[in-house]
Amino acid sequence: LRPTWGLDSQEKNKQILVLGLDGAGKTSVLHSLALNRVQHSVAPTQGFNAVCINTEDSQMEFLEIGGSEPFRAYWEMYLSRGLLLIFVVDSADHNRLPEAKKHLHQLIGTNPILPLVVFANKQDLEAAYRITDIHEALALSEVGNDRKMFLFGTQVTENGSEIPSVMQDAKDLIAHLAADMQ
Ligand code: G3D
Ligand code: MG
Repeated sequence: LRPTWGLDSQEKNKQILVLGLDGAGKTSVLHSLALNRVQHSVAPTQGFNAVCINTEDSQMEFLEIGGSEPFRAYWEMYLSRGLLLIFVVDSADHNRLPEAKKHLHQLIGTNPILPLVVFANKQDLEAAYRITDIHEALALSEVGNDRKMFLFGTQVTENGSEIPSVMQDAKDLIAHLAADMQ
């Protein structure tokens, strides 16, 4: 289970961590941000998924860590050295929002200044909570006054189509936050 390559690359570059419960859409969001095209994930992530995204003036290294139980032990280890945290939730999975909230607060509790970007994903689904409800369900008002926190409603729908402008905005913001933190 020891992800040695992950540790090696981390010593050189600080990573943007992409976390959240399994099935939230982490891989789909990450691949769509990388391609600027909607790209559904084809299979659940086994362990780790590293993605490099080049923008006009920077290179960003993202690391998704599988959300299933055995991998959650790694979350905190990587968190102490992360650049920023992207937390993805399935906005329509009402039953698991309390679990997502619990993990999010555990994660950010270990690092009081790590900027947080929350993706309230699957906004295309009829049952999806809108961002005000997600804000409430994840108790985002409690994430701390010293922390930068942003919340985006996202969706990864039609494969191959252009990413929604909100995802482009999120990508630009992430690039700025990452540059500020380096
Ligand atoms: P994960 O990396 O967080 O585990 P994935 O999540 O990216 O693997 O996505 C899990 C499932 O949710 C995938 O479906 C994926 O296509 C779907 N999904 C991701 N984002 C969205 C979204 O915004 N809207 C909808 N409707 N579905 C989404 P499968 O069928 O492969 O399990
Ligand atoms: Mg995944």
